[in-house]
Amino acid sequence: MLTVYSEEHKRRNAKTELHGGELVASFECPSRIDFILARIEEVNLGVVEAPQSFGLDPVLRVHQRGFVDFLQNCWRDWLAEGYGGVALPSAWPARGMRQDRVPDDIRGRLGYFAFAADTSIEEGTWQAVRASADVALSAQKHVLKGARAAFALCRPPGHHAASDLYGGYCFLNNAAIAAQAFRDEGAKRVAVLDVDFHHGNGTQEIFYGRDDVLFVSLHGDPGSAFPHFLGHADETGKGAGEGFNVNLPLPPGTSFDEWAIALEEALRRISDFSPDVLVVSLGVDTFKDDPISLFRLESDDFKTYGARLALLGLPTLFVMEGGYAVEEIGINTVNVLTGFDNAL
Ligand code: Q9C
Ligand code: ZN
Repeated sequence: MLTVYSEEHKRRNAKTELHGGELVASFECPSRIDFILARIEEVNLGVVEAPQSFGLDPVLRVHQRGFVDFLQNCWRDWLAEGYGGVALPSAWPARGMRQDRVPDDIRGRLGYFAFAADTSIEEGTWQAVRASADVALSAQKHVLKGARAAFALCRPPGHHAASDLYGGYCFLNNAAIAAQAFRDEGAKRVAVLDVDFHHGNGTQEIFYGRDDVLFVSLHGDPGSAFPHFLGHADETGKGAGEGFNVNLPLPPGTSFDEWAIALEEALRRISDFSPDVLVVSLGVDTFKDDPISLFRLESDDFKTYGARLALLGLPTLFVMEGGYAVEEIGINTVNVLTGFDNAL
């Protein structure tokens, strides 16, 4: 399987993250990618190539212009205030407050466009974010042109980013951008399967009113897991999108046996939809030793479900999302991909 990867990801090196009431080293760190690339080479997964540049047009198909402008200019605007630290939100347009005015003040804009306080914006963040979307689009082109599968080694991740919201380490929704590109380039129906531990609230929001993109997610129940405010089973889509959003929340401590039962339900829903192409939001934070997640998958389980995904028989784009057990992230991620390849 071919991998697309950009060195630009290194420009995203968050100094800190608010976690458990402390500012700690960010879990979403550059070395995650080093371990994945090393494992790709170790098992000879296939060619690794740099992305092409697609500009912002495909990004603006799923994200609002004002939001993209904010991301692009945020660090400059923050520096202009003379602050020493990283750009973080600290006030939000919460219940009863105005959401119809986007503030000019950068502190107001941060709160307006962020849904969580875990994700800093710093020097280089935008450059890495833009490259990550190009990685997804470049891999998408390979599948569009007939490859059975391709791997977009995206960083930063994307599935928490909504049309005009960032957070959960995500800024632009790489999987959604790629799914929309498939639609714009001829696919009639696209399925997105999100296997990251966390609910893909951004992807859900982007496609919630649509019947041409099916979103199916297995994740930690929002009653006990980030993003806390979306991802329940009764979120099934709205309007034309009714029935085209499938959430399969699972409790803390879920083992592979239980997870695999939910996966069968997810795959049934995808098969019934008969999509032209599958986008997999591939987070491996379902691993038992993940430092911020609550499931119990073992490294071999990733190979097992990778092989199962291949049996859908669909052209498949894998898009990297989460995974924070850094030492094992290469083995777990590449196990999915080799499991898939070996089943063909
Ligand atoms: N410091 C992905 O897996 N963190 N994002 C909550 C803890 C949110 C995870 C606060 C975790 C987001 C792509
Ligand atoms: Zn995650």
